[in-house]
Amino acid sequence: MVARRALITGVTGQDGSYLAELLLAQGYEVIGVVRRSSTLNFERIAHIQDRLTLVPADLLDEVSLIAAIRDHRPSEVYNLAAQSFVQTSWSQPVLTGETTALGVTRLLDAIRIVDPEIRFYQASSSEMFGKVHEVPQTEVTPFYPRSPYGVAKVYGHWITVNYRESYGLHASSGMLFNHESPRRGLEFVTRKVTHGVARIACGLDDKLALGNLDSQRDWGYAADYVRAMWLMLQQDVPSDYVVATGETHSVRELCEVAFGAAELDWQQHVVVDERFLRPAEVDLLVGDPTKARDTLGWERDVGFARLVEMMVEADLDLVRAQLG
Ligand code: NAP
Ligand code: G4F
Repeated sequence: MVARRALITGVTGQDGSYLAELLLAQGYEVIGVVRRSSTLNFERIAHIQDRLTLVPADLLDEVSLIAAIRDHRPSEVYNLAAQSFVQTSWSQPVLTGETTALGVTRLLDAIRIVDPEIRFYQASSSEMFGKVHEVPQTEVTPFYPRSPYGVAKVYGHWITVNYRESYGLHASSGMLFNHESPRRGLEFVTRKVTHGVARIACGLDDKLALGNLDSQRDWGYAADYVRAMWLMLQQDVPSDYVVATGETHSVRELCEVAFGAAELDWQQHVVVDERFLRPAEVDLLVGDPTKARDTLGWERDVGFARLVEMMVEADLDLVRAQLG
């Protein structure tokens, strides 16, 4: 049988690494787009690097995207690349818009020009719901983004819908709620907390400075969520889906569970630092994954407490290994 071929932008990121693993396990040939940098950052894909074809391209450069698709002719393209850190989107709003919004158009145009039969996945976000109009959020909840990142994702979402309707592309958008793992970037709150717990447990730090402890998120496990991405592209008809656990927890609860996993009392270590507060906050996110369950047959395996414990365990191993 001829191997199916998929191209992933953002393959060096958290989700890209899990999706690449999943597709390799299904027998796909996987093309990973990597952007040029002065040092290699292949940590998350080092264990599978020899099984991937890595190609240089950038969401800021349409010609490079056309070349990647023309040279490798994938049947599925997953657009996971983005400036994905919400806080940075206030200090770099134009870069965020160029990458996270217009980058989607560049990639869709590259597909339209080279081969409109290619199936396309767009990494949309629950940040689009922002100041939420209803609880829980579904595929028809109106958008009210609260950051330049959220605004850029709304653009990326609608341009995906528009290319589907204008050109008949098999383009789907996954409105994914927060998903985490031991591979999460250190600046996101879950990993910041679990890595902070590990450093405190090992005696390297005593305090962990955080921002808004009241905000609530619907946190799931990244390896579960990439399965939903793949399932979307296996459907006969493209569509948009909320992918979430249906449960929400505050940053304060996250601290309780994470410090508790290392037998520490979070109240003795967590301090609030105004530098981590945001100009506009998304107070509460909780998604309704009914459509993903009923149409895709998707369900999550890992719940909140297990996810946080898994991340604490991984960070304890990491910090202890670094200490030697
Ligand atoms: P991540 O770890 O921050 O990875 C982002 C990826 O994008 C990295 O591989 C990065 O490359 C790449 N990238 C950034 N700018 C680029 C450019 N100009 N050209 C090409 N590649 C570029 O993000 P993630 O958590 O895996 O998330 C994957 C996608 O899902 C993102 O679009 C994110 O916005 C979206 N999303 C994430 C969540 C979540 O909770 N994780 C929820 C909803 C939606 P470098 O390694 O070179 O920096
Ligand atoms: O972990 P966060 O930075 O994730 P955020 O802003 O929800 O965005 C993530 O999820 C989105 C999906 O909803 C993705 F689209 C996006 O790419 C990214 O992956 O912050 C979560 C919450 C916020 O309310 C933030 O204000 O935690 C609060 N928080 C409190 N203290 C903090 C901190 N966040 C960070 N990063 N650092 C803190 O010290």
